[in-house]
Amino acid sequence: MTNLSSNQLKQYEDKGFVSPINIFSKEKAKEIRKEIEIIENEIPSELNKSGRYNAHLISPLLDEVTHNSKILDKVQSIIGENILVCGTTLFIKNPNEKGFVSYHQDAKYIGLEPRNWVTAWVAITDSNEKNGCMRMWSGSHKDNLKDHDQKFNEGNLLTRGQTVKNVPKDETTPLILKAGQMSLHHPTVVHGSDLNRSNDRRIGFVIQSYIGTNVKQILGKNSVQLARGVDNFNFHEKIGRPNLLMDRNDLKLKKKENDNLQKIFYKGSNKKGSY
Ligand SMILES: O=C(O)CCC(=O)C(=O)O
Repeated sequence: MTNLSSNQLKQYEDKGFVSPINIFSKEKAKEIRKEIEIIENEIPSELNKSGRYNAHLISPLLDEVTHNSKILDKVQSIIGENILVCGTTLFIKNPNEKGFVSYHQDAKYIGLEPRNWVTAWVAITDSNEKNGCMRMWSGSHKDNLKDHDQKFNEGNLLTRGQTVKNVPKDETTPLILKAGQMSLHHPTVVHGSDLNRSNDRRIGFVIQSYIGTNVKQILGKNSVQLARGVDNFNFHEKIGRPNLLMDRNDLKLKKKENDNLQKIFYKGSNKKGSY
């Protein structure tokens, strides 16, 4: 087992993230990109908008990443040995599109309590300042949850445009990753990302999130997969893993899960435009 080192754990505790961590080769990353692009070519709308959630349910290679033992070893250092996968998101920014992610805290809208969970951002392509890598407001995870406005700006990849005000953007840390590396981030660290100004796609596959078996979904229903250990709590329905690419039943399951997720994301939205 290769846990996080004590330095890496200290970085996570002090800053709210740890990065970069090597997971797989750039050749493997290329294979995964190819599988994502096969799905996009075969069913053009499948990974768009709300379809970008839970692609690991229809892609054996993304499933393999989600259950990768190197990733799970690191995650175990943070949330303990009993680990569930409660969802994944593909954050794809194409060149010449206006995609960005407003600064937000995941714990504000994701409904997972207690906060014994962590998010893994896995680089399928290189991710850097030119193509709009994630940026972290270091140490912001130590404060309470902040007010978020809902800004439905064109290009915002977040469903409700959740936005924290007064983020010191010049002081944020860019998480520069090579394809095959990952970062881990805390539920309350403020983070976001800018436009892709390169000539190629920026693809991040995000396990959002790995949760301890003691974590409940307080805004709705999440199905989960057992990734490691035992689940003595049984708070969530368990779902299977794909054997084939784009299997018909798996496509249906993904749609059902994503419909439930939309309900979670829109719950808690109030009329004042902040939540
Ligand atoms: O991929 C991005 O730019 C942002 C991803 C994000 O917000 C997250 O993983 O929580």
